[in-house]
Amino acid sequence: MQSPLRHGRAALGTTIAGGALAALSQAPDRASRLLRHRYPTVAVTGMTGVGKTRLADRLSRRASAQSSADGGQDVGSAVMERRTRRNARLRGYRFRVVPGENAATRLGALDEVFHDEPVDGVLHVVANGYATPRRTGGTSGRAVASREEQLAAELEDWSITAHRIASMAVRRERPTWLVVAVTKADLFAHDVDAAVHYYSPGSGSPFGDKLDELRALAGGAKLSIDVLPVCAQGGGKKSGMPDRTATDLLARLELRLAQLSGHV
Ligand SMILES: Nc1nc2c(ncn2[C@@H]2O[C@H](COP(=O)(O)OP(=O)(O)OP(=O)(O)O)[C@@H](O)[C@H]2O)c(=O)[nH]1
Ligand SMILES: [Mg+2]
Repeated sequence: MQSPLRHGRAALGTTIAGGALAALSQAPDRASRLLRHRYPTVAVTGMTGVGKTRLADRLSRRASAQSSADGGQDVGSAVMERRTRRNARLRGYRFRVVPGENAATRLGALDEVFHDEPVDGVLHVVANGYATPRRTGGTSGRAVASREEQLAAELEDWSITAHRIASMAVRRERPTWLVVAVTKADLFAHDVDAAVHYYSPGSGSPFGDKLDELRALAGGAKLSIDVLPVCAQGGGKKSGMPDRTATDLLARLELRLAQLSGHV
């Protein structure tokens, strides 16, 4: 009766080896869970020229390389930008800024943040029709677009992103959060409430309708939606928004991100 014993030992050996391997392969998993907990990933999305790079730079306390005063040099981002925000308590965010539609790498970046390495939350940036018009690759000269055209382009861009968010949200157990950041508030300082209303669920606006659709697709409990005005640049004497107001708006957005990430 040798063979059953040998068979048994072999089986035991396999089990132990299997267990050790499983433990080994779980270790990086645990590390990545801890990292995700302390440094959740955040996709920063939105059409070209709305101010994603500028806002991500502000949120990660990074000095912006670009200046609006450099006239004509203001071209969009060509690749996905990665920014990390750290605070003193070893918590923060890993921002993934998806370039706008004028970048050839956009589709790959969308795949990465919504499919390959799905993010914990989404910061979708809109600018109430004040996106900086940008030339399509290969052409020169200043691009022009009316506010209505920019709002329509923004809506089209949002449809694409919303579908990506919905399919990511339904694929997983834990809830996903979405913050719609209505930026460049300094350019419509007296109309901020109306702009926030336009971008809110249940408002009956074209954008609001799309948000309602997204919530229905993803399931209400699986997706939280906030709409917050912000100003990533401006202030100063010429600006329609006092420095203090701009700082307050940014602080409110930061507080909400911290709450959604369980940092506070
Ligand atoms: N007035 C004002 N201008 C802003 C604000 N935020 C960004 N801008 C300007 O808007 C323009 C576009 O900002 P970016 O951050 O480069 O836009 P983006 O969304 O990263 O664009 P892509 O990289 O092409 O996708 C720049 O000229 C910024 O200086 C803001 O809060 N107020
Ligand atoms: Mg950019």
